[in-house]
Amino acid sequence: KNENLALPVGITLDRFIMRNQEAFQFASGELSQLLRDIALASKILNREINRAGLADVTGLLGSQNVQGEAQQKLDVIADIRFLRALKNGGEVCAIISEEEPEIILTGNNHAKYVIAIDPLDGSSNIDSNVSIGTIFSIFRRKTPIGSVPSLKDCIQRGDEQVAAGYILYGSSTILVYTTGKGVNGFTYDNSLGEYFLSHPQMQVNQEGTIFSCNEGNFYDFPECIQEYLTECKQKRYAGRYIGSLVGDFHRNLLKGGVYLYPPTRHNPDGKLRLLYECLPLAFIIEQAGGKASDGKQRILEIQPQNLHQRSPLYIGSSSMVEAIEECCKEMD
Ligand code: AHM
Ligand code: MG
Repeated sequence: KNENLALPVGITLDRFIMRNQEAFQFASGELSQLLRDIALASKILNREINRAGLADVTGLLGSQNVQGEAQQKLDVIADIRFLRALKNGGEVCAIISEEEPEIILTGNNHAKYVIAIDPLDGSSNIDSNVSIGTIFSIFRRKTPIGSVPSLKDCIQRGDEQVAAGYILYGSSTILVYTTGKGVNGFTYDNSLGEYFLSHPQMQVNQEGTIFSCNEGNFYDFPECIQEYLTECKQKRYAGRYIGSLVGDFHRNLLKGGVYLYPPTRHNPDGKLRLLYECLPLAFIIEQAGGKASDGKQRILEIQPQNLHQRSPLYIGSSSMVEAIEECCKEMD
């Protein structure tokens, strides 16, 4: 599936992107440049995150984002950093961000890509020094090049993604992405300011033994999910939950497991956003040999209706996601 077998571990992200461009002839190199713009913005944000405790940038800013949740200062900073890098980079005609209510038109009407971004996911964890992440998803625009982009460029099905990735600001910082030819991970070397290929051709185990969800909501989950979780416990699977999607997802990708955010009484469509969180991670997990479902259908086949819609998410090792779908079907 992955045609980069010849690439040695330890090459830089820039070189990797360049070699891929040569190998697959991304027509004009615009996608390569866009990926480099994202990597650069992530380095800047990584610096801000690392010194967050010192620079008085933690804590609440006092404003709320479009979903009515309190915005943290670093959320705002991350949003600004990524939007600026993406606008200046010139490779996207429109941006949608989890932090912004409407489409952002970049003015680059000749650019052929649009991007969806969650600039800083899991930000309620910042103050406690726990891992946080950036998630992104890239689509080819639908409207003609040169015209002003519209909503239909931004609400495409997940199976139309051209690329998707995340950056996990954890005990080390890692950038993981796919352009539909496998998944590769690059660890950041702070002292050199470079990402290096550390996790080539990532694959998730088909069977896993980790389940990750907010069990505090157990009695608000649908019965089928309660049943599945009970089975996990009967089998003595490990419960692991950071409450930071990128961190939970990344661990399960490496070790084999499933992440669940089911519907709850409070959030009947779950909590996670389809466009900024579910679609990009679904693309990545499928490229790594795993599955992503909303309980009824493949996440990548959902036709989004609006920018900030939510979806239940079950994602990870394929046999675990299948078992959840089976439970949901039986209980229907
Ligand atoms: P955010 O986008 O406001 O940061 O919320 C998303 C986060 C995910 O990172 C995490 O998996 C989930 O919310 C945790 O939710 P909960 O606190 O309900 O378990
Ligand atoms: Mg988020």
